Amino acid sequence: MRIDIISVVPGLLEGPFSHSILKRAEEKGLATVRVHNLRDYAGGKQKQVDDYAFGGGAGMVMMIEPIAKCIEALKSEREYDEVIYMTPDGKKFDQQMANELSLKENFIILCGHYKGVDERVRLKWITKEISIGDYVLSGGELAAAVVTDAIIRLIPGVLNDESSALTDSFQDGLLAPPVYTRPADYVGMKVPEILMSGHQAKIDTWRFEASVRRTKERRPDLLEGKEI
Ligand code: 6GU
Repeated sequence: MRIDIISVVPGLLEGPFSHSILKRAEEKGLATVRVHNLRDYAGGKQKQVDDYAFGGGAGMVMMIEPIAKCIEALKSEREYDEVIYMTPDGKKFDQQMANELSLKENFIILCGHYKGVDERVRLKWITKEISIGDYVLSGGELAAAVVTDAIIRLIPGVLNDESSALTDSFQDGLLAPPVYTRPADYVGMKVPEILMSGHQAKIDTWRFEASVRRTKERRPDLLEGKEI
């Protein structure tokens, strides 16, 4: 998988991809993330990437030309499955979307800034618009990092214990059950006996029931219209 991220603040994306799981995915050749500075595609001495909105009002708009140059340069190098625009008015990101995107080969992620991009960018190139939730961030970069992390960890071979992504919260529509490790007794706080019984079928049942209980308590919305 290859992900090309277009940003006016590329520095914001330097950290997340050079650590832990994402770094390992790069090293294993399973995922490549490249961050492109939109300003490198801007014309003139000013390297201008934004301008005043037609019709007036507060806030700047990202110009179409630098984005056009950047996207077309990328597209001349390879085929892309999706050109994603990160924006608070996009479709809300969830595990199902992460699962779907993890099956794609290449995509571009354009990070919105200021008042957003010229509408014609959306009409001409964007195939998917994603928001990570109902709150406003200063730019799409942190949201792009969230989406990229959620996708890359699903690529087979990225996680050491492959089955662990399958038992994540949300992967089966339920929250994950509580987990414990040593010591079995911490100042009188005991680990549930069943987990140390070695009886795998009983443990699986306990975990499933704990998942359902936790989901009912914390996220009843996830169970709506579901038979359990
Ligand atoms: Cl994708 N961008 C911005 N700027 N704010 C957001 C967001 C995206 N998703 C939630 N809030």
